[in-house]
Amino acid sequence: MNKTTEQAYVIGIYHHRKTHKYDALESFDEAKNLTQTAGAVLMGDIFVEIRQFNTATFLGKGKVEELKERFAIIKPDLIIIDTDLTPVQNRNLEKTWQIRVVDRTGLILDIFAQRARSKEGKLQVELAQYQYLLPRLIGAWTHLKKSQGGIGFRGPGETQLEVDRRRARERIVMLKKNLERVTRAREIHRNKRQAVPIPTVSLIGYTNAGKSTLFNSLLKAHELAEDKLFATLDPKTKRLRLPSGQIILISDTVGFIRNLPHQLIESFKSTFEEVADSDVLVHVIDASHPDRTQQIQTVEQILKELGLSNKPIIKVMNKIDLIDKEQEKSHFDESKELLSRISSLKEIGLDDFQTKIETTLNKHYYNVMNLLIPHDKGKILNDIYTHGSVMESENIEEGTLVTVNLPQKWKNKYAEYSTLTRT
Ligand SMILES: Nc1nc2c(ncn2[C@@H]2O[C@H](COP(=O)(O)OP(=O)(O)OP(=O)(O)O)[C@@H](O)[C@H]2O)c(=O)[nH]1
Ligand SMILES: [Mg+2]
Repeated sequence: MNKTTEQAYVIGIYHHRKTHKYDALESFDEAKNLTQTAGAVLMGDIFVEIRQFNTATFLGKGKVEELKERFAIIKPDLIIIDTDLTPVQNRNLEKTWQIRVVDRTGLILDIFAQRARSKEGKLQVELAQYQYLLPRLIGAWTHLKKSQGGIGFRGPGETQLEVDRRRARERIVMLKKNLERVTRAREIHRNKRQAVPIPTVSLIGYTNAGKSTLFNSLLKAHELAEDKLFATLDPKTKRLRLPSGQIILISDTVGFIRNLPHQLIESFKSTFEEVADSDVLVHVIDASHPDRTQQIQTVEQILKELGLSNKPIIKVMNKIDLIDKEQEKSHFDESKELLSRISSLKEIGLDDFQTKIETTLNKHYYNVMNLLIPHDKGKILNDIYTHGSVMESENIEEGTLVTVNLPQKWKNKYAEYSTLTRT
């Protein structure tokens, strides 16, 4: 860790042909939040309207000069710019201003690097950081005075002054290999889990929406819940008994954010695969956030990119303790879908929400089957009783007739015993 807190200056970007001003301002606000989450102090900020891109410096010449004068006076330790820069632009800005410049991806990667806890999470973040750094290693930072630590320099960044491109590439290869090994171990684990058909439910949503708090309240576990962006990086899966007695597996996952760096999507693939394997997704929404509509869209967009938008999704409005009845009502009118309203913190509406999980599972996960199990297949009958819910059974000459609610995934497994009509 660096000893003194870094003083950051944040530049918001608005390009009228690319975004709405409102979105740009929201993103700017978020960048300031992210800067603080990364551990820096906000010493100043500016919202810049771009008319024409300058390929060399992103910002126009006049703006670069104007800011140079300002920075010379207020002397920030680093500049955060709320856009993605090309490596060349990044370097040119640093050269002119003689200050470290971190773009949006660099900033998010830094936060991820600080937050990763599990072995897999750490590998995933390091891989993403190296992939981000590699094209930026040309000319290797000689244009900046050597500075220690701080945003963009944590994780592999700390050694990047010494690392050349070749070594970075070698490291990437090695990280990928290690990650593959960890991922395989996880897969084995997952396969084992799937052999026993317990439905899995993943809590997903925008960062800071309250996923971990909900997870905690449901489990009364001691999960990390912090008012910081990206408090959770590693997915956590636990068993949960719903009020009806049904057991499910529930996972807490990493938060989504607009413009999630593609390097992260790439290296967090196995985490997202875990989500992809879930039977039901719970989209946790911060009902009190002024920007919730945009956040919902971002989450839905990412789900689409991950090919997950066909999954059964339960939307929950969280933090309803922070909004008044009028607002609550208008949120509901806004969204035509059926939503659960909850407060994870105050534990309001959780029973109702869990019932919604059950209803959704009954609709999408289970499947009523009529089976005839021959008398000599006692083990199969036993499995069916263990993993399904048997609604009716009757012994006849050929075997046992059962009407059972079974996980859909098991439909094929028992297809040969299926009878369409009961006699
Ligand atoms: N008032 C109120 N605050 C809540 C509620 N749920 C969560 N919070 C607060 O919101 C903040 C974020 O909660 P987390 O549970 O860490 O959010 P998360 O979605 O897991 O965030 P990431 O893991 O960073 O993506 C914490 O300060 C929580 O105490 C709620 O129902 N009401
Ligand atoms: Mg969390």
